Amino acid sequence: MSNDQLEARAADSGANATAAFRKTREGAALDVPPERVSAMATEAIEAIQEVARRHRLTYDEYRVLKDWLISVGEDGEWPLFLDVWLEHVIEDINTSHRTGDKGSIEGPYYVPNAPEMGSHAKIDMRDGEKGDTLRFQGQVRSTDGSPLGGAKVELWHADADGFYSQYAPGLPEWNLRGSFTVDDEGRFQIDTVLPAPYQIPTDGACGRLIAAAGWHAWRPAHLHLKVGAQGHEQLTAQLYFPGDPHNEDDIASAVKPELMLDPKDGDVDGTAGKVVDYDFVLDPLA
Ligand code: MBD
Ligand code: FE
Repeated sequence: MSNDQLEARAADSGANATAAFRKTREGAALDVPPERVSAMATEAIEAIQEVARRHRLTYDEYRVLKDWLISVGEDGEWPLFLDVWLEHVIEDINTSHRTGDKGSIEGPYYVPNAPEMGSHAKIDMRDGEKGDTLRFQGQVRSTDGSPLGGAKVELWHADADGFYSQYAPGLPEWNLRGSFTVDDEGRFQIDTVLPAPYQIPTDGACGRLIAAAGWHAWRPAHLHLKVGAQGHEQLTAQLYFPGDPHNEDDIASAVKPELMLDPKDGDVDGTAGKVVDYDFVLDPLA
C-alpha cells in the first residue's frame, strides 16, 4: 500500500461513520406526533432565522453557508458534527434521572460485536503497539451495591496516533476494541495502551468550520465504554486522564469530573505501565 492510501482522510472516516450509523437504523421506526415535530422544527428554523437577522447575514455569506452544509453531507460528517456539537445535550437530558453513573456521549466511532475476551484479558492490538501499557480494572455494581456478575464491558479507543480501527486505513479490524464479560464478583481487568489526545479530522467540513472560526479540533485522550447488565440501563461513558491540556476545552464538551481516572505507575505482567481502578454503577430499569 502506498503512503497515499494509508493517509487518514476525513472523507473516508466520514463515509465509514455514516454507513455504520445507517446500519444501526435499518428497520428502525419512530412515530413522533406531528405537533411535536412542528414545535421543534418551527423553533429550530426560527433560531437560525434570528441568528441571520441579528448578524445581518450577507448574500455572499448565505451562499458560503449553503455550500458548507452541502459539504458536511458529502464528507460524511453529519455523525461527527452532531456528536461533537449536540450529543452532549441529548446525553444530559436522558441520563439526569440516574442515581448511578450518568456517563458521557458515544461519539461517532462505536462498533458493536467486538471480539469477546472474558473478564481478565488483553485487548486486541498490534505487535509493538505504540503507547504505555495501561491496566484498567474494576467492578460493575447495581445502585444498591450488589455486584453485577456477567455484565458486559465494551471498550474502544484511539491508538497512540489518535486513530480508530475501522475508521482510519491500515489498522487491523478490531484493533483496540473488545468486549469483556465480568466475573461472578462483577470484576474485570483489561490490558491496553494509553490513548493519545485526539484531533477530529481537520480536512473535512467540520475542520473547515473549526479553521474558519479560529477554534481548535482537540478532544482530550479518552477511553470509550459501554457497560450493560440484565435488568439495568446501559451506561455509555468516556474516561479521561488527569493533566491532559484539553480536559478543560474538549471540543465535544464531554468531560465531567467524575469521569477522570487516577492512573498510578505499576507492574503489568512484568513490564512497567499504568494501573487504574474504576468501578461502574448501573441503575436498575424502572
Ligand atoms: C471522537 O473520538 C469522539 O469520541 C467524539 C465524541 C467525537 C469525535 C471523535
Ligand atoms: Fe473518541
